[in-house]
Amino acid sequence: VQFDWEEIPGVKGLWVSRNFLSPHKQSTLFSEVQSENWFTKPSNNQAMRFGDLPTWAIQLSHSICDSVLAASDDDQLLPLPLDLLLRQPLFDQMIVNQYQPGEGICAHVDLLRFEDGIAIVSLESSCVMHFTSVDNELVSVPVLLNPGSLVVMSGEARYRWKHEINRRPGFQTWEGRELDQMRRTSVTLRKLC
Ligand code: AKG
Repeated sequence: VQFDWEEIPGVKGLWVSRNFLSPHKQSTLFSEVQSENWFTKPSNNQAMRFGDLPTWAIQLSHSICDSVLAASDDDQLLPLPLDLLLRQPLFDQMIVNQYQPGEGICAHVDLLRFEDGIAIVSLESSCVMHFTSVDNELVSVPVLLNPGSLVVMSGEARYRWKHEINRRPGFQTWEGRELDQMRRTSVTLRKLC
């Protein structure tokens, strides 16, 4: 598989691979998430795991590692510094969010208890994630997260930019059109310091 990586202009260290998971792999991952039975009712919207991750999440980590390494075949533009890729394990903390239409997450920088190099895989509905500079709140960069996409935040993108998903009416606009919102599931992988 050829993984396409794009560094988001203006946000150094923010990378997106839009074809990270094929439709088939998206449905497999989604079934694996659902089979954990974390989201048995719509009011349950977040699950966290520390330490040993489920087998499917370890496999997902390996796929992330492979897709980042594949970027080094083409050029020297790597979504993660190579030394981060060598850490063991690559990730030991996971959050799975399942958002109903209209639900999102407030602007934040991830806690410093997590190392650099954070990965987010999106499933189901597309959404727009806004990145706002910590140094200049007027600078906001929208990024489309399609189902099957992988986002990697490192360096400035991880420490100097807040990220936010505002799914209230009017905020989920892409190329002049309001996105059709459905439920959205995301898997965020991080490494504790
Ligand atoms: C978090 O849980 O801290 C996130 O930023 C999740 C982002 C997402 O759902 O895509």
